[in-house]
Amino acid sequence: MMILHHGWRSSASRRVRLCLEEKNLAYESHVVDMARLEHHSPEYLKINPNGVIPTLIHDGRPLHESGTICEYLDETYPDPPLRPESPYERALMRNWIRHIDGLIGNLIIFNWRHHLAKTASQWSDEELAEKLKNIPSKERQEAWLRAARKPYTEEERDAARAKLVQLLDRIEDALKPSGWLVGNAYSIADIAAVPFVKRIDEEIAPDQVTAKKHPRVTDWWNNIQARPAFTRAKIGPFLDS
Ligand SMILES: N[C@@H](CCC(=O)N[C@@H](CS)C(=O)NCC(=O)O)C(=O)O
Repeated sequence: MMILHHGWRSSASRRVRLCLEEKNLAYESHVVDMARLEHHSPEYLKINPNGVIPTLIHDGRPLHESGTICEYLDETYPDPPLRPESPYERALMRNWIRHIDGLIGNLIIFNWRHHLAKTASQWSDEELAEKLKNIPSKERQEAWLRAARKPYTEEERDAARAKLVQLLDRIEDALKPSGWLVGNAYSIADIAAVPFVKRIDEEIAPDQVTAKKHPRVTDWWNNIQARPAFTRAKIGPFLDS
């Protein structure tokens, strides 16, 4: 039995759900309430030392890092395959995951503002200091501090948006040969990009996911949204309507 500790709107969790659904794997869903900082609790830190979601528990053993989890699932349940055959293309796939992971800070700028800043801004200085103490990484401590006290500026959001549009440019170029990021088929590289493109298309720079600006990305995105696994993975809107 598999248990997935995740969040419906979390990009990294979405990757793992996409992978599980492509493979038709059943799992028990444990939603982590980030507004209540459940992911920084001592119990959760035992299964994910980075204090982030998702975490997959398989046969009683925890695994963190969404890209690693997707590769693990593909190795454990190879059918249908979500990795290219050749070692070179697998290496390219991992580089995509790494590159996209490196852009997460640009999504966070939009996440905190919309999602958790309201809660965080109500904490007293003492409460805030207490909460920051439980966060394992400096980078995430800073993100929570920003959410609570120093909202991101227009300039910072513009810079983050520009970085995410550069990601679309890079994807556009990579899609030229086959319509997929690596090799000839949908793979974990595409899955890694999906939650980012979802956010860009929905709210961050919707004018960029268009036939005029990024035609190959737009086709790729339409093809992915038409996959039954995409619907089952429940990649819904990030923002409250
Ligand atoms: N590289 C990690 C990133 C995980 C991550 O940043 N998760 C976010 C949600 S998408 C999170 O837990 N944020 C909570 C926080 O930073 O406090 C992965 O891919 O699993």
